[in-house]
Amino acid sequence: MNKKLITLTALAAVLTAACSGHKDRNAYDPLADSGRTQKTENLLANLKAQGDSGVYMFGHHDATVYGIGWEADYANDSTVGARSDVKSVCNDMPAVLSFDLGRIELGGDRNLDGVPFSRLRQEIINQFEHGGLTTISWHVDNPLSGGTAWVADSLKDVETKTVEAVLEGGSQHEKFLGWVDMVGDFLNALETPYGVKVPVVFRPWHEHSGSWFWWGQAHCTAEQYKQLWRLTADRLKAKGVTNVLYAYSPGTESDGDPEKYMERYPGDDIIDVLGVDTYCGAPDGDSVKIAAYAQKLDKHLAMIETIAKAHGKALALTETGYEGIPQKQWWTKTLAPVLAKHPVAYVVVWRNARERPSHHFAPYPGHASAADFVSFYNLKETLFLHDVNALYLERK
Ligand code: BMA
Repeated sequence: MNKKLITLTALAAVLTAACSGHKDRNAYDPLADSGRTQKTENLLANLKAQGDSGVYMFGHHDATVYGIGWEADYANDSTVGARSDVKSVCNDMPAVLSFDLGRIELGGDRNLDGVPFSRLRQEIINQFEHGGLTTISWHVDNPLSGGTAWVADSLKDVETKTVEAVLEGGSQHEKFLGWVDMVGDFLNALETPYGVKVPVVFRPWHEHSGSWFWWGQAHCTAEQYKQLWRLTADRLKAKGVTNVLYAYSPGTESDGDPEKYMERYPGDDIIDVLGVDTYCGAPDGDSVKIAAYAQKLDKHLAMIETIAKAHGKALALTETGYEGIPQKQWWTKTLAPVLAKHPVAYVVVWRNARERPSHHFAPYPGHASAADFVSFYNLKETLFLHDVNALYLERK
């Protein structure tokens, strides 16, 4: 190479670096040795430490997109992050938002609960910019039957073969990889205007210890379930996704037996957060059933706490709630006393369905449990959005 060419090549390299913005981006958003962004690793370290320090973040599914009696104006960007039933009750946003990507795999504009994916993206970035966290689930349709994530009795034979069909060598493998790629595109698009990737907790294949989803216990072997996870994580990695932590969230079918809880665990190299999904099943407000929920929750969190410590993972109550919240003081008398006993990083309650008002898990103005929720908000253990500001900073 002659001298002139070398000089030109060097100049081109300098100009490319200066104009592409890559230099700046790396300064804001470097990759850690793990291949994930440093902020994603910081988040994991902070989730673990937060649990240990006796505080936990409160989360609510679909909190900012609709609630009882209202729905955000998706066409108006100024309404992003502006309203939630929780905020209307305690004047603060949940520290954790939870959203679902169900139906993204079909290439449509809206998820299974009618919320535009473009809006979810804005909400997640906005939540990050305010210091909060988002966790994402995926009620993915059945690629083999064409049905929903939920098993239909009429399709039982097909449902039982779905996991096998999406794994390598299966009839739906290629189609399924395309579906995971669409999730990857969404995760990759979670980026601030400054090019910072927004770390999120991704929680696919949840409640697999039950059999109501096509990836559930009765529909695949333990090995197949683990392969499903590995396939998902590997594919997302190959897509360049660097901003996710993965949460494992069975139901309570293990009944507190650690071996059963871990029977389908995909591995320490994949999972970052250990959790459980469990609901207070006392529609009649029966105090005996409410007490049984508290006991069950306590038992499971105690079990998972031990496993999380042994495996170096964060602990979370990945889904819970009491539909309709018939117990006025459920927040401070049932939920908080159990959570106070375990190092949970966060708790997420399910959605306040605007299209089915009885299907709500957080209070709204005028709700019988609203006053108690304010007391819950005021507990020193609970963190809401105003309380979190260092989730993505390196721990010193
Ligand atoms: C379920 C219900 C459904 C909803 C789904 C995904 O628990 O709330 O109505 O479609 O979660 O959000």
